[in-house]
Amino acid sequence: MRFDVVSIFPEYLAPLELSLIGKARTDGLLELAVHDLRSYTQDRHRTVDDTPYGGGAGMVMKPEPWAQALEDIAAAAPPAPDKAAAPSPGAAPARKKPTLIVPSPAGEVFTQQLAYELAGEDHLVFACGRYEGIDERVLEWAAEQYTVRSVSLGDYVLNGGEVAVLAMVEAIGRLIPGVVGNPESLVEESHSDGLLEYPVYTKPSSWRDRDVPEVLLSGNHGKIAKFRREHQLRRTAARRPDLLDKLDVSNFSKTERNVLWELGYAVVDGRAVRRTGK
Ligand code: 6GU
Repeated sequence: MRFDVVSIFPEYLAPLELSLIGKARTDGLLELAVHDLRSYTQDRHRTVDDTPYGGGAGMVMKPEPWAQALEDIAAAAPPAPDKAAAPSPGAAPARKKPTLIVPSPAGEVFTQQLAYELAGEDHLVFACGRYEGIDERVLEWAAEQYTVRSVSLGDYVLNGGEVAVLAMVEAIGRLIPGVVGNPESLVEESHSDGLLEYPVYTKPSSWRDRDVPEVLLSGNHGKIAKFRREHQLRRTAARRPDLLDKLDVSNFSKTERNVLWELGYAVVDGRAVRRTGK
């Protein structure tokens, strides 16, 4: 898998040389290049922004350097064959477009589901905007060479796309086979099954008058699994009821349904619905 990141602050992406993602790069599991947008400018001042048409505060990123950068990056990476498209016999194999991700608080929300989807791509290009954003025509024009997606981390505003790219590359990169040493860690983490992760404990079993829940010391794997499941549900109901509302609970066991009931939910048509008065 290949990642390209374009930014006017390439140094901002330096942490991608560290830890799991850095190791995956040196191990050849993923390729990642950071490009300075200013190196695609033509003028002496290396200008990347200008005032907005229609007036208003701030500056807008000019289209020309972005077009040059996105063109060069698409040309440099040989497009991967599209496994989904079946070319007619004798025809050149169909080519899959790389995906262009434009971090923006006005984008679709980045979720674990989207991370999984993007981890299945061969080539992701991230365009980090600063100021008030990138001239809208760039995103329209880029759609010829790229599948373009505006993506937001959540409902708050950052100064630019760089921090969002750090988060997205980490979330996507760790899903590439081999990047996370023990693939089991990906199975029981928060959001992998639409619920939050259960609480975890380590030694010592008693610390400052606080004991690790007895069941975790019992060695009874059935009871431990039940305890963890119950706490996943409790935690999700308390902290993220919006996740419970979206969950398909049609395959929930009697025990799981009982926990939901205790938490104030009934199961109706495969959904957890809040009981009135609770
Ligand atoms: Cl992806 N970009 C910016 N600039 N602000 C954000 C964001 C992204 N996600 C949340 N806030």
